[in-house]
Amino acid sequence: MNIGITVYPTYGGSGIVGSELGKELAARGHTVHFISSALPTRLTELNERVRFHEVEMMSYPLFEHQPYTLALATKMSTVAESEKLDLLHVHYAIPHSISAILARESIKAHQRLPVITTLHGTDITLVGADRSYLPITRYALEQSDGVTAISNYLKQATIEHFQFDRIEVIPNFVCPDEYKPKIDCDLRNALSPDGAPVMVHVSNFRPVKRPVDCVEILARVLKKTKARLVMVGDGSERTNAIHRARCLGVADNCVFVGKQPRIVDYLCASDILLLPSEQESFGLAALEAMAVQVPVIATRVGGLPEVVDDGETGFLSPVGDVDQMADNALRLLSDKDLRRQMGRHARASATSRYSTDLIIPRYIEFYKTVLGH
Ligand code: GMT
Repeated sequence: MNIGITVYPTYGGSGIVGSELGKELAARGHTVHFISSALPTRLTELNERVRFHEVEMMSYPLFEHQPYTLALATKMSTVAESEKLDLLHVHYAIPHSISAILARESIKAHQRLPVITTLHGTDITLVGADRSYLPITRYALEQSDGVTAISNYLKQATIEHFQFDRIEVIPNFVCPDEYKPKIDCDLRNALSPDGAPVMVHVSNFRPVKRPVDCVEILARVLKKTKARLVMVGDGSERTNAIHRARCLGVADNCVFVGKQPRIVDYLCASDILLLPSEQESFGLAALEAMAVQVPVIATRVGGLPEVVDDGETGFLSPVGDVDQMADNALRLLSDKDLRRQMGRHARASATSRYSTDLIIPRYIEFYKTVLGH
């Protein structure tokens, strides 16, 4: 198949999932055309089967705001015609689905171009449910030729917000060969020179990820044992987290390493993952940590209970309950056997339910169903 994929290139899990999906489809013989405002960050290698088409923005004094939705729609339709795309698969409903629907309609006299929308989370729970965006998001869902969501939770949330249930659940995935435990003593020593156990947090540091809670957890853990907190990523809450670490007197026990190209290395160099999110429709970071045998301390929200088995592959707590999350972290940090056992269960759970070999064929089947093959 010739597949057009659109993602947000720089921000968050939906871009990662869309990019990794494209690479996996190409590895299975399909040709994938990424149509986006910039090269997606996870798309490090382009080739005959993985191509990139940049959305060009026209600068015109009359436009106070650049009409990205229209520029994207234009690019989608021209690429669809020139590359004979079989379908467009967009990640995140607003505005990508609307652009794709416009592109489909603009060429429908001479080319069929089904639109598949994958919902990732805040496109439904925040953006879509904001009253001002509700009608256009409902239109995007109803007009898409196929809709997928990344968890049962997100499917239910979409039904509740939009009374729309024509949704296939296809979860996030992880490649077990790429995400496997490995010992990198150099990185671990660099992150924790005194050998203290490492807690890692990976996110885009938006308020919804509550990275400040990680610092609160660290401060509580340090009252009982040595520990190091490694904060991977960047975003608006980074400054608040650094400030809180200083206020709590734990700044010397944590390190903010910013955005990193190889998240897997940081996960492998860590003992537990902290994911104290306010909302998480799946929790890709949890899945990636589990795949490398790192147990997860997370919140019981959204799709996380579908991913993390409380007491088996990690521990779940109410949002903001930093005392309980610190207690759970301490249990794991002070008991190597428990940590290893949970880590082994975590990898088994991640690879038996969410490996690329299981999930990518489900997308391909879904494409075929929508195309009527
Ligand atoms: O909904 C979002 O916040 C956007 C999205 C993103 O692009 O960062 O994140 C979501 O998509 C990921 C990949 O499918 C999921 O693993 C995340 O759980 C989800 N984030 C939230 O729901 C907050």
